[in-house]
Amino acid sequence: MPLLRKAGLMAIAFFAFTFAGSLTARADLIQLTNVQLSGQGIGATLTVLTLQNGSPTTESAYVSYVGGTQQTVGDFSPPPGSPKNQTFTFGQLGITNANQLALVVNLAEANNEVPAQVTTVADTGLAGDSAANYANSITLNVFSSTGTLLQQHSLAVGTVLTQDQSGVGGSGLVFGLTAPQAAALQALFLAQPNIVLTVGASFTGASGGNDTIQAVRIQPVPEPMTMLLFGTGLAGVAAKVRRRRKAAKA
Ligand SMILES: [Ca+2]
Ligand SMILES: [Ca+2]
Repeated sequence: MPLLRKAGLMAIAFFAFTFAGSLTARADLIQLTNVQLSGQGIGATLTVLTLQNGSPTTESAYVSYVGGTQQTVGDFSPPPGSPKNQTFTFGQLGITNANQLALVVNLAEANNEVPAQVTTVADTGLAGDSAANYANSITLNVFSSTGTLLQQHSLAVGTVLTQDQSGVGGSGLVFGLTAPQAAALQALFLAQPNIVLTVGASFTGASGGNDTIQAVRIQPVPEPMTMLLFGTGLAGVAAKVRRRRKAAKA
């Protein structure tokens, strides 16, 4: 292989890797687009947060398990418990690995806003969470059984959420953990099987009806990083095959 070409391929591989790395590093929660929510792709579901817009178009709320007591803070739609705002466990969802956990967001906006849309914002400084920001963008909060915060996994602030009625069975936007974050949560789960999870979220551009977030069990899906590396690998193999064919002809 000519040195220049080799250097070019290496540069492409480097940039592909770096770009993918920066994408996954940007947030712990990422949107999954290849999940089929209808049929067998999805298991148990629990509504874990129900937001209602506050003043005037921002809504921000979280479910707390600080000190081992469940409560809901902020712009939530009552009641502060099942079935609208609640803590949850892997056991309730039938989850045995953190890579099976996903959050499904469903937006309801006024005057038939089509498509319904909000933008995630930083935690608005809700009571009781000044140190932890339980409601940053969309945040998965992981507590010990006695109510000590152990982990947080968040979607990037500034993410525009556009309800996609046709994309995933008409059932909302699906978010899962990146592979490293799922591994971190799984390690914690294995060490402490009684962890309790909660969700907080802060949206702007919100109006109308309640916006809900459900915790669900899904089949784990390959994340973009894996797919990109897989694709890069395939391209490399194809190039090698072409070169061999060329060499055979000559
Ligand atoms: Ca709404
Ligand atoms: Ca809106």
